Amino acid sequence: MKKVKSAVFLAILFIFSGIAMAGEYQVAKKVDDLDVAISLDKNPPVAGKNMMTIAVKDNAGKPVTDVKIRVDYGMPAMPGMPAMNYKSDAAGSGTTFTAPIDFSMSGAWNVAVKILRQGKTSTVKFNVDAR
Ligand SMILES: [Cu+2]
Repeated sequence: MKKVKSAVFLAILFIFSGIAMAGEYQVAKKVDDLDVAISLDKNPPVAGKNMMTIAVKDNAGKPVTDVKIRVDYGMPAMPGMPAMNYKSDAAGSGTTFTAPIDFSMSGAWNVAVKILRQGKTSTVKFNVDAR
């Protein structure tokens, strides 16, 4: 009886960890006076097309909508490959912005989400390992 119970428990554990892995790749950061939530639709992010979604809130949790967002992403030079740098302007208005991100190869990418608001730029930086 104990063996059956632990087998069921393990099966449930596998199901839940599978769901967790299939979720979005998420980054949440505070920068200046903004709360920025970023997600990529692929987890892990992949070489090729990924869709980034960006939401910006103020300290009070209120959506900040008067922003322009640009995503810079790149990979430093490596043996046999010059440095690569790309830009993607986020589309949308209101509470959610989306930007297509095309990682041209697998490996470590530097990502900078630049949020322009009232003449000031706030930048969220993070790294992504594209598979
Ligand atoms: Cu490379």
